[in-house]
Amino acid sequence: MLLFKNNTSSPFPCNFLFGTSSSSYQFEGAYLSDGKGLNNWDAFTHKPGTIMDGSNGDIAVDHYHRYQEDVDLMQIIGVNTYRFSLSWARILPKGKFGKVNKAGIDYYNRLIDALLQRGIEPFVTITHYDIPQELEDRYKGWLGPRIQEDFKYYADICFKYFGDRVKYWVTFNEPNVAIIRGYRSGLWPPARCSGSFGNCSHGDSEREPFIAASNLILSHAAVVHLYRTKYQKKQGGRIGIVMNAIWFEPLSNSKEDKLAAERAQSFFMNWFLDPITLGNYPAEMHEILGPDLPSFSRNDKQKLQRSGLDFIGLNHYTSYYAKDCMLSACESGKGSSRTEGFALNSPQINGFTIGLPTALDWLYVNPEGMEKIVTYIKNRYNNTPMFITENGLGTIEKPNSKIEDIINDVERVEYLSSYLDSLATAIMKGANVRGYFAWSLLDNFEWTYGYSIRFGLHHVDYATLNRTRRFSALWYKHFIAQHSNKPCHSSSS
Ligand code: GBH
Repeated sequence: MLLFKNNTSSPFPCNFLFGTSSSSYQFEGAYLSDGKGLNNWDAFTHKPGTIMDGSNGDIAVDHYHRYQEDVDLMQIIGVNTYRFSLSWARILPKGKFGKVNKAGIDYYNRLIDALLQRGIEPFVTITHYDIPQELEDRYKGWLGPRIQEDFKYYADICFKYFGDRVKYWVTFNEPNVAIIRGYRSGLWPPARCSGSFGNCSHGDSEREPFIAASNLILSHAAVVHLYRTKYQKKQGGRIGIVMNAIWFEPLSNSKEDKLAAERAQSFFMNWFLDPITLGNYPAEMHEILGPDLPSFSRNDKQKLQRSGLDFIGLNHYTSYYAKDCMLSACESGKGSSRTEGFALNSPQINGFTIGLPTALDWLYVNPEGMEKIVTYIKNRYNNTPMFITENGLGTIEKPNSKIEDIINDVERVEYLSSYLDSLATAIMKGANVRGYFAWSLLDNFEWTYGYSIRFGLHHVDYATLNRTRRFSALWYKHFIAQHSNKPCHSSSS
């Protein structure tokens, strides 16, 4: 915490957004309250064996009822923005097949107004993994082209009701992760997979991820176009997408491993960002997948290029090594197959480890990855404005922990401060980053891990739902106070 001692020269530009992030399914609870419909995550978590601790988001942290208290906690930290997502099934319980749920609209209006009253900018994700179950049942969700129309209908309602006050819109949170987990490994809804990827057989891991992704990419483009033509002039907001962004570090200096790291990125993140910004999938994907990669019609390409995006959101937590599996044979593992670009990627390969291990098997601490991923995106996408829309550390609470141990999260403070330090370096070298969001304000429902993994700046006692401030919340408060005082119209830089 001795970082940036000299606070007169904070590297963060004026109007920089400092916030925390959340999502509807992980925070709200109230899964049947006031007319909400069931979504894919409600259906999935209610099936036995899907979530490690057998839990679900029925109650979660009850943000639906406690949002005022939570907004107070934000105000104490001093954030100037809050990223949250809208529950599609709370607004449209049956998608386009049913009516708008007025109580859902009212809830988000109350939340948005509570934020604005305290000077906190709402940063809104339209879809953070959860879609009405009705759409799964009717036409298999993202596998059906019809979802493009449904998503556009839903987004139109969001812009219409909330766009007078919401100036930052995100179409999707981490579509790369949602598609990989839902249609390749089958670990998340709709839990489809086949072959060596998981233990289900009712999907097609070789083809379905690419079909679902194409429908999602076209849905994004349709909604950006809608916003640009019908709302942006009047409402004056900006619209983008959020990707899960892993930094892939070549395992060796060989040309093969460097190309493998590039392919790993193309098959993970550029898979979505290239078509959205440039109108086409990365060349490596075309070469390797051939006809299994759905092609965009000329009309689609035009739509993609004309829509684009105003900013790229990155959820960055970790880095992996990448090793070539195209020219030299590889042990099997994530990335080693054709549909993943023959680029084995993992925090540990051949005894080399990318950083400090944590309670999560997928999260290793490698702060330099922040500067590297931001710089990579800057160079590939023409320095489009970026936001770090998530960054944080998950921990496990030992049974019978004392309150001192629960709140004294030194590990999390070290993680956050080292990643922010690395982000500052990228900014000083010219990256156009406009904001940073810590994941998360509170402990919450961590998907497959249930409540066993905690990411909060505040602890949640799941017996009482009481929130308790951790050391990291206090640290973040001081950090923000030190770095957000730069006036915008001074000519000195
Ligand atoms: C984010 O990604 C989510 O947006 C958020 O909801 C969540 O709570 C937060 O991070 C903390 O986990 O095996 O190819 O999928 C969560 C999902 C799971 C993304 C592990 C990266 C590893 C790469 N993460 N995943 S892959």
